[in-house]
Amino acid sequence: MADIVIMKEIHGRNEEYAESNRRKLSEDHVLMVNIMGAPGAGKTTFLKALCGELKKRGIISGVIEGDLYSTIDTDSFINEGYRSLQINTEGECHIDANVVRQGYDRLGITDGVVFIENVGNLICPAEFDLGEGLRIITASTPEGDDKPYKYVPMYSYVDAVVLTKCDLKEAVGFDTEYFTKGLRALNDAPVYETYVKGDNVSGIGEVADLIEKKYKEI
Ligand SMILES: Nc1nc2c(ncn2[C@@H]2O[C@H](COP(=O)(O)OP(=O)(O)O)[C@@H](O)[C@H]2O)c(=O)[nH]1
Ligand SMILES: [Mg+2]
Repeated sequence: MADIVIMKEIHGRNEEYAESNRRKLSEDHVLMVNIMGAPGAGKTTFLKALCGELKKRGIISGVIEGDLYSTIDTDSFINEGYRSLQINTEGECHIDANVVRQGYDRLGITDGVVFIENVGNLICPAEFDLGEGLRIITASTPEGDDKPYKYVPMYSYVDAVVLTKCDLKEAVGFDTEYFTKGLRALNDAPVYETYVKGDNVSGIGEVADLIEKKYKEI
């Protein structure tokens, strides 16, 4: 059964908790990766493929899931043999550094990568430093190619952009050049084009290269 932490927000002290998380992650030799994106962007699907690729490379990973309610995503990671823990915000649109620390301490991973699947939202998560070492947004092609122009704080905040559902690019008329132009006005973050359709997977190895590189640097 999934372990659940219920978030009780402590206002105004997020930066202190984020700093404390950074120290703890460094001591534990853990790379924490904050995965953000809209509901249904493909965060869980992408993360499963990525954790599978990291496992093949001998890198241990675990997942902290942030959702308003339910343990659906956590259960699906546990069923695949990963360490995973649920944070339920019971209505809040983001998770904060304090609750991430509670989840992290209970997850019990050292010498590895801990992914945070943040609450599906393109606004609030960009306001809460979690103490993470890498910030990724998953942007799915069906959401449209104009999102960097509209969600400026989020697209300014991230270190890398994972374009998901690229198998649907043509069907939905996604213009990568237009998307990238909007992103470049804010940020020089690399863009990874990916899709996951059952066993047919593309672009995940390149994202795993980035994670592996960052992990080796800590
Ligand atoms: N065609 C296609 N569908 C995808 C892809 N990745 C995810 N999906 C589908 O998109 C839906 C939402 O995916 P999910 O991973 O749950 O998104 P999350 O809410 O961001 O975690 C599911 O029906 C997935 O099967 C992809 O690369 N291509
Ligand atoms: Mg999900």
